[in-house]
Amino acid sequence: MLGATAVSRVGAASLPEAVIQTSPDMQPPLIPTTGRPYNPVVTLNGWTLPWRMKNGVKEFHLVAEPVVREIAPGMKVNLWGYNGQSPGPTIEVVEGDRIRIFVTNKLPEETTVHWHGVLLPSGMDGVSGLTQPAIRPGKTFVYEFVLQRSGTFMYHPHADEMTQMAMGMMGMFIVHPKDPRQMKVDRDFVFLLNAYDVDPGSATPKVNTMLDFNLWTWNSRAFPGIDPLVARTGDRVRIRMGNLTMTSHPIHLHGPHFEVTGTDGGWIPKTARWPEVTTDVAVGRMRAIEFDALAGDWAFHCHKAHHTMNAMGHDVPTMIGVDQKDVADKVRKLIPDYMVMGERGMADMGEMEMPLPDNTLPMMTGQGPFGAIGMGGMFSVVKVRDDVKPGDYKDPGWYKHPAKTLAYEYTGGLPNPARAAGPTADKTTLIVRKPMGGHEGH
Ligand SMILES: [Cu+2]
Repeated sequence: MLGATAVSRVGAASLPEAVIQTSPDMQPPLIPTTGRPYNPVVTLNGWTLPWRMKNGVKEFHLVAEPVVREIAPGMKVNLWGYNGQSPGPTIEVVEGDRIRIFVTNKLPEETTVHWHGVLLPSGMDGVSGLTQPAIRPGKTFVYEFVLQRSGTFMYHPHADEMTQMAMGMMGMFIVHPKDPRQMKVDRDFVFLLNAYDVDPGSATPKVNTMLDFNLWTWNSRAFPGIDPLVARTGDRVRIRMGNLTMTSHPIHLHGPHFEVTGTDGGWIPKTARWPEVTTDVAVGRMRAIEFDALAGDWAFHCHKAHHTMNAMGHDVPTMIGVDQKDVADKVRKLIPDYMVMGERGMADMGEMEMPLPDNTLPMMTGQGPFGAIGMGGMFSVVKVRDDVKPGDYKDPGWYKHPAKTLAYEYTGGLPNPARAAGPTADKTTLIVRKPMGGHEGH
């Protein structure tokens, strides 16, 4: 006990370098050159925090600070984060490692870091007031513990959480198995589900929003700013996700079936897994999924349709089937640029060249090989090709479909379908059938 304390004090005598990264591009996996060997993850639009070894202890330096994050080309937002970015860098460690994390607070208010899901002594849990005094602006605290169980975890503040998470303070914390052959995959992706409420034309999130966020992001990026997940045909692929938004996200993968292999508490035994195409990642949870990659461009997205949209108002009436021509002609006499919206659905929004306020993303955006993709927000593409080299994560462009494997247009005759006889409604008559026999028995 005495020995461990002495080591801590020596370690705290000098700070490890605080590495800063400001590019929103995916950085290559950080291959460990010191400490135990492991198979590194890649962070979508992110990076892994380097460390130094000091007397057998892995030392990291996190700096909590205001940052500017590009959400997608055309929109930058003022956030709070760590080491130049929101989310903060991924921290990768190995079961059995003793780690020491220095946290310097360069925010205008106090903070702490909670290591979400990590088994550790209560006093290292980072809850302001409960397990430690808050870290005042300008101060540095040290967290030190030994990793006991491998899995997918997160970190975030436990001081003024509502503000600090609404501003983007969070990161992923990966504990690799001690034996690098355990749970080994060919590609291991990781990202956070997060959300912001940024009024069109502004650049700082509204921190009091409870549920009605308008920017649904992965690692503080919205499609088409989210990296594709690139793999080689037949690769075993893992995707790890953590949810620090205020709602759940049913994450859906097209193409191959996957299994959920990791939860908040570590790995699921093989015999307890089942095939899925969608897994709901609830608030405060982590999930790891695994699949064998099949060639193609596979959409990968949250299945709450509003979460694959960017900035939009939700107080808009449904206009499908409403003929707005007369009223539009009248309004145009007063407002020459007035546009009719939503009469045939909202897909036109994907192609509409509508002037937007500065620093605002279009509601649906992104061009595919066949036209507008019609999604923004929590959407990316799993791109699997036969000729991707190990360690290559570069976007390979769009998939070239083999002959006879692509949907095509039918150009023959189109006779009217025979319809069964029954009541019909025209534009002016609403037929209402009232229930018979009253409500006895209810
Ligand atoms: Cu969602």
